[in-house]
Amino acid sequence: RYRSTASTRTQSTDLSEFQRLLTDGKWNNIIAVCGAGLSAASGIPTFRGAGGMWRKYDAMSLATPEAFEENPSLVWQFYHYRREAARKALPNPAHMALAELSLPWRRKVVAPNSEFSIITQNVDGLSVRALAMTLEDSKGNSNSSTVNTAPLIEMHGRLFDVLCTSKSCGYVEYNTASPICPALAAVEEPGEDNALKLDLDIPLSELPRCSKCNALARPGVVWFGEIPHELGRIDKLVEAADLCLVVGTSSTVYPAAAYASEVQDHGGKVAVFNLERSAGDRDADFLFLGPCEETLPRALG
Ligand code: BV8
Ligand code: ZN
Repeated sequence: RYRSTASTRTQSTDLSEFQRLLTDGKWNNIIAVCGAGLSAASGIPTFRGAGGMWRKYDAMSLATPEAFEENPSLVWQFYHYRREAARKALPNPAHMALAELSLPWRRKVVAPNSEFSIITQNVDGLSVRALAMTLEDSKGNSNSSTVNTAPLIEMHGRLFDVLCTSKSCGYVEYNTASPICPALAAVEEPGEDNALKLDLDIPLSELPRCSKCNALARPGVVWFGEIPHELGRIDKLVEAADLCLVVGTSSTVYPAAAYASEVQDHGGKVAVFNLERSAGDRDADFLFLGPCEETLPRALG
């Protein structure tokens, strides 16, 4: 799809203009497409950035069914490390700003008469925790059991979901145990440069097993080459969106990386929140460079 470089579109970097457009009730369906940069301030290293956890191991080499097939011990050490990082992490102000927008009464003030959905590529569960914390805080507004908060779709799965690899069983368990199995307790903390030191050779029998049939279990995340969750639901949200917030993602992994341009193709607007330039941000209608834990709360304030 050719997009003219001298596009007629002007690009704004004015957060208060953006905020005004929100409160003017200009948008009907807002989606937020989020990536690892959303959780950076929570201490979870991004995939590719400076603290990129995958420096020592190429992203594509570990998060694949082939890698798990070939070396489940190495892949489980990697996910154990990610589980531990996620368990210790806390949602940051960017997660909270998105969670607040998920509450109908907050959205009435911040972005009147709009619907909102969060589509996250992250598997750390921090957006879910942020929503729970926000609901807890706002107990006064209504009893949280009846609040229909905005959809939150974890399209690449969840670190704390554990799946059975046996086709005849397919049991899925939400498991936050630390460590998930005794053998993984020996996984070293990453070195000072955050490079992963993964070299235990854990026998299959000591890796996480399905608690129903004892077959080998795997992390409940979507690997490269596997199909992301809820694509049909996401496509409908993207089609209906007239504003797409792109938060903390290099926009390099598909199909998530295509959503912003799909919104623009049907006349919607795109606002990118990123620490640095990222793929496709040249075409964004709004570009807010800086830490999203600062820019997003101001934009959605
Ligand atoms: C699929 C779970 C078929 C696992 C993940 C060639 C062309 C197009 C596509 C492909 C292709 N070759 C292969 C494909 C398909 C492939 C793909 O896109 N590959 C890429 C690499 C080319 N995609 C797939 O395989 C997907 N499946 O295509 O199935 C299909 C599809 C549809 C219909 C039918 C069939 C499955 C992809 C899912 C892979 N699993 N995660 C795990 O986490 O271990 S992806 C994983 O990496 C993350 O979930 C995330 O999505 C991605 C990393 O991206 P980011 O989140 O953007 O993180 P990154 O570090 O790259 O960037 C961080 C950003 O934050 C930076 O921009 C940085 O500046 C910014 N930042 C940092 N700090 C801050 C900040 N911003 C703001 N504030 C800060 N403080
Ligand atoms: Zn099983």
